[in-house]
Amino acid sequence: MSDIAQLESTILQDIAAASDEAALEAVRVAALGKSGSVSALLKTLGTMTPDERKAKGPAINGLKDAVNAALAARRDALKNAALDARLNTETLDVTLPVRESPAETGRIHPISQVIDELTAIFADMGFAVAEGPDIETDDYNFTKLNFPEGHPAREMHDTFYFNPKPDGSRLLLRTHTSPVQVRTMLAQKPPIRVIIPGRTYRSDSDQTHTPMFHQVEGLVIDKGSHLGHLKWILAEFCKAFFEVDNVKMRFRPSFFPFTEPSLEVDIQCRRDKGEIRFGEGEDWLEILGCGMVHPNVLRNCGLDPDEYQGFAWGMGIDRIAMLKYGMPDLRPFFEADMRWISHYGFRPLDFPTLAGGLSS
Ligand code: 2NL
Repeated sequence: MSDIAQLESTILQDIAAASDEAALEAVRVAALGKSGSVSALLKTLGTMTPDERKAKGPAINGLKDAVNAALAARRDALKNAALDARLNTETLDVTLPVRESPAETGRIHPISQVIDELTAIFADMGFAVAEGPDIETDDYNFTKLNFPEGHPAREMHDTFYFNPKPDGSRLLLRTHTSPVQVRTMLAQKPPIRVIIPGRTYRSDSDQTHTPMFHQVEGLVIDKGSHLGHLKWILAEFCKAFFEVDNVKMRFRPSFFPFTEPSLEVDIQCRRDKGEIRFGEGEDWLEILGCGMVHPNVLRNCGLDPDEYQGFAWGMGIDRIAMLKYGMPDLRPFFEADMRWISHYGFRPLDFPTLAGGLSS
């Protein structure tokens, strides 16, 4: 075999053996680089006589072309192999469900959802939202609200008390959100229109009672506020909240220490195989208590009952959430079970609005 044929065979073997593009580039430099073996042969052409060049030129140029062609072919082969390897490792299963964006994976608890719904409905009627502490004084939770010392309601509520302070007074976990109304009346002048959603506590625990639960109360104080206004507000609320065009309501006389007169409110419903539908049927369901604010409460909160009057109502948020969304048991509300919250929870970006729909 001639020297040229020998060199070609060696280079082509090296090209075939190059296992990646870096190794192939090293073979190219060794052959066709500045001081490569093929370049050295090409340089000898310049020093040859015309006859020598005629005799050896085609073989040397043929070597260069053969090496270039083999390099190009090997480069393509390596590129294809690298792509095949990537395609084999980076597999994509197009049958998998689309993953939710991080902003969509959380769920809004039904209590938070219902508080957002209530807030949207009452904000539309001009109500502000007021908040206050969960730990209250006996004075704000009972005394100012016309529950005198020793009043049976103080025991009836089964209050969680803290240990007495040196002066004998005891802090407690509020048993209703009413102390926030007291704080509102003491802090701002009428007209007052507020709702107070929040946590409340009573020592009570069974299928339908948890020691911590949620209430929303409403308070309106002005010079001429009367039960007619209250009935309209409650009817508007019930229609908007239960998302029905009409709902019959029934007002029954009742008793609360902080209102006089006091009423309990039932709404029309139909019970159908364990399901409840509102705004139709012949059945009644109690949903809230209300009344005209007792003159003693107004006085205790710095308002003159001869100048101002108002009404208030209170209802259980947990209960109306269960009714609206068909949840049979209260206890899982507060057990932080991911399966329950994924089933009953609400999508975070579907914020309830009156225009956009409360729960759709
Ligand atoms: C119920 C009944 C009610 C109120 C709450 C209230 C607050 C003040 C003055 C007068 Cl500061 N009243 N709140 C009035 C009537 C009923 O709640 O059954 N709640 C679950």
